[in-house]
Amino acid sequence: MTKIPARPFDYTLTPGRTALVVIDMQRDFVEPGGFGASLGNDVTRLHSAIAPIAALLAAWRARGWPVLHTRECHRPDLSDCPPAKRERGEPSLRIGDPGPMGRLLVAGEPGADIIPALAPAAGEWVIDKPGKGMFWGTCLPGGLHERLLGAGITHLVFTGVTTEVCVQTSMREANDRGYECLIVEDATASYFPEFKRVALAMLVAQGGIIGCSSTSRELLAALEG
Ligand code: TIU
Repeated sequence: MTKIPARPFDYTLTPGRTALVVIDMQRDFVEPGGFGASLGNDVTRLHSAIAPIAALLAAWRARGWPVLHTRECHRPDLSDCPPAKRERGEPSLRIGDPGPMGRLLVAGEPGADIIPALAPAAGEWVIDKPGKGMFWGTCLPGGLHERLLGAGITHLVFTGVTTEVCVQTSMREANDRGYECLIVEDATASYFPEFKRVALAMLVAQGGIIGCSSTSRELLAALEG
């Protein structure tokens, strides 16, 4: 067991039982011309998370620990995309519309791919999800929770984008299922810096109501120490 300096209390990382979770580091959110940009967002705001996630991936891979990537995307026929999600607002392009990286947020299109800098390695889990949270509607045989339990995973370390949307939703879902959750502050990002700050504060308030938070520097130093 390794103690990671964290807020509001240190996190006890259990080797082999702790999965690194990388939420939605897809071209559709991080690159121009994708879903994130279609909503009017400045995608460069997410780039600060890439190097910290790469460093965490390297640490997990060097130790042979489990890694789980998620992708927010829909079936090509959009049967898993509720009209309430597709039709709301006035985006420049809607989910399923053709864009410069293929059809927006559709599985198998270039935009739905994870960015090359963080590409999954052989054997890592890649979970396609139609919603914000990683436990809902993933159509995994048996379900993600059951697969994690089966693999003996009790601890989840969260990274990815965006902090207050898919990362926060997934961490809340995980907390309700009994996982010990840590979010890595510099390995997550938002289009809205203020929302990132407040989301992190909400997650760790009230004595760690959803989990705790640390930085990649603190986490990697503790692993190497
Ligand atoms: N728009 C936004 O901030 N996020 C999403 O729609 N999905 C994720 O957070 N991945």
